[in-house]
Amino acid sequence: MKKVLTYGTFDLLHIGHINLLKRAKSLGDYLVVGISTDQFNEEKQKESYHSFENRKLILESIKFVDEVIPENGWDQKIQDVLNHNIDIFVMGDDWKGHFDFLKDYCEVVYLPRTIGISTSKIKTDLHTVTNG
Ligand code: C2G
Repeated sequence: MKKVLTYGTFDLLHIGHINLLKRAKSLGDYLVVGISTDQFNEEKQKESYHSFENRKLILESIKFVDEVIPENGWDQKIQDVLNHNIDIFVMGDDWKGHFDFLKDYCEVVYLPRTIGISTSKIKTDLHTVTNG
């Protein structure tokens, strides 16, 4: 069984997230997703609309996702790859190069981001609509 791993905040789930998860799953048989905790989001200077618990529940409801684990910080990836016997690590290419150190432990794949959509764009667009 080929196991795939990816990480993210996955707030205000949108087609960019779904495209990434779908493509990541297509590279193997089992997809593990590390979802950023609210505390780690603060470290990433990100404020989620949905709580960790709700973002986790939403991810677990997606057919491409087999397992969701908490992402508490930047330096758990090697241990996660080893603990979960990961074969392929996948991230959107906005992260290209950032996780090449994982190449000693598994295959590293950066997939093209979906253009024109992001959680921050959704927030901005909604703010504009609401406030005219
Ligand atoms: N993504 C994408 N296309 C978009 C938006 C996001 O392919 N239009 C991808 C990102 O590249 C990432 C995943 O969807 O691989 C999740 O995106 P975020 O929730 O924004 O995750 P991020 O804050 O980048 O966290 O340790 C890694 C970090 O936790 C990544």
